[in-house]
Amino acid sequence: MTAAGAASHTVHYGTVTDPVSRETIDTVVLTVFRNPHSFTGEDVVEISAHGGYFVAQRILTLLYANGARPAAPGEFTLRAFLNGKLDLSQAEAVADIIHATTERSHRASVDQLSGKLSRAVRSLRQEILDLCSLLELELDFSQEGIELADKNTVLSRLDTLERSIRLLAESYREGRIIREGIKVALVGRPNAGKSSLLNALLQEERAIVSDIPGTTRDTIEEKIVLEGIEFLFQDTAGLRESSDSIEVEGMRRTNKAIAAADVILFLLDGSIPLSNDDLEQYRTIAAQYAGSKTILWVFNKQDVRAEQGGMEIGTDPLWISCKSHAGLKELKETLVRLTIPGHDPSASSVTITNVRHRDALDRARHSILTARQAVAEELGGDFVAVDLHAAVNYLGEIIGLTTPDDILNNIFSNFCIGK
Ligand SMILES: Nc1nc2c(ncn2[C@@H]2O[C@H](COP(=O)(O)OP(=O)(O)OP(=O)(O)O)[C@@H](O)[C@H]2O)c(=O)[nH]1
Ligand SMILES: [Mg+2]
Repeated sequence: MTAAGAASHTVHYGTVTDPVSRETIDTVVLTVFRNPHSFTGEDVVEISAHGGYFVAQRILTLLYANGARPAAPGEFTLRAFLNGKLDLSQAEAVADIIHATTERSHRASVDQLSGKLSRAVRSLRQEILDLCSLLELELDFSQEGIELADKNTVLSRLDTLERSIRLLAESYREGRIIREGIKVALVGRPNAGKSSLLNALLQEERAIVSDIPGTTRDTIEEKIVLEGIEFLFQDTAGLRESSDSIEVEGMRRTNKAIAAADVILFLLDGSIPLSNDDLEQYRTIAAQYAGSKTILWVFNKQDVRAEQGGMEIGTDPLWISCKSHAGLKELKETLVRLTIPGHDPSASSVTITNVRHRDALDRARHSILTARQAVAEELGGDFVAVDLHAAVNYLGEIIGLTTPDDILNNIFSNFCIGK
């Protein structure tokens, strides 16, 4: 069959036939897109076969024999980018949509694909360019002593720009959570019930639970989604003195999980009075991470609760029971309250989820600050212009106007094949 000469957006039914043996390989449907009205902006024909590995391979082999070649990872999106159908941040959003695992990460990538971030970046870029033109115009007239831009006005425009760029860069703190989720390390002494808590949260018997202290040797990671955000719970080996080499390795992994976590859920066995060891462990972790991570202190085994008098545990600790599931709802609510960004995800503000964008914004912001200093010190318009042009270029990297080739290649090579 042939679709040569077919109009754009038309669908054609036919058969794929081996030209040598004249054997029918499959009945298929061809969809024709004419440039520029396709995803890549080029002429595109899509072949829909019945599926199955064998048939697809036969059709592909035939196409390769006739001059086609398989697409490289991300090649379709790269072509769409090169042909101006998408800018770079939108192209990156295509990969994010495919990898989205929660409602919020999906929404953030759809927003980015729709050009929400691009528009914000373009408008910041334009404001800097406008300021540049003004300063450059002034340079031209400087001999004649004409002042077009009053120093304070320029400073205040730079301050506004700096603030907008900073706010956008800061949204990454939230964006990273949306994209990557929140890592929660379940930590505590052997037998506290860490594995039981993982199982209770998952509602399945994922980790081995036993009354033998030191049951968990390796870290186990499982996800649950709360309020549209992924929480990655890591069950770890209980912390204690041990001479067993496997257990020691397990504890090394526990410490690694603690270092990588956003939240340390310190679980205590509430069926026995809190020991000095528990306090010691808690203090060690708190001393190291109190500023950088959320630390939650939770008592387990409420069903067989022992009196916990005379200890320094600060605010009301949470009590749960992995056996009766008491307190689990409150525990989840606490996790959500402490970690999920408060603001309404449907709000119109832009959230960046990509570390590359955050870095470019940081660089742009520093250039604006340097420019501001040059203005404040009256160093002269050309100094200011250099920094402002640098800021324009850094912002351009986000949308692909000034992105170095190696970075472009890296972005697209991380795409899936066929996208
Ligand atoms: N009564 C009661 N027993 C519990 C509760 N949670 C856990 N247990 C018991 O406590 C024991 C230890 O539980 P695990 O979940 O294996 O404890 P762990 O903290 O993972 O221990 P390690 O892997 O050895 O570090 C098991 O016998 C559980 O059945 C609870 O809420 N109530
Ligand atoms: Mg365990």
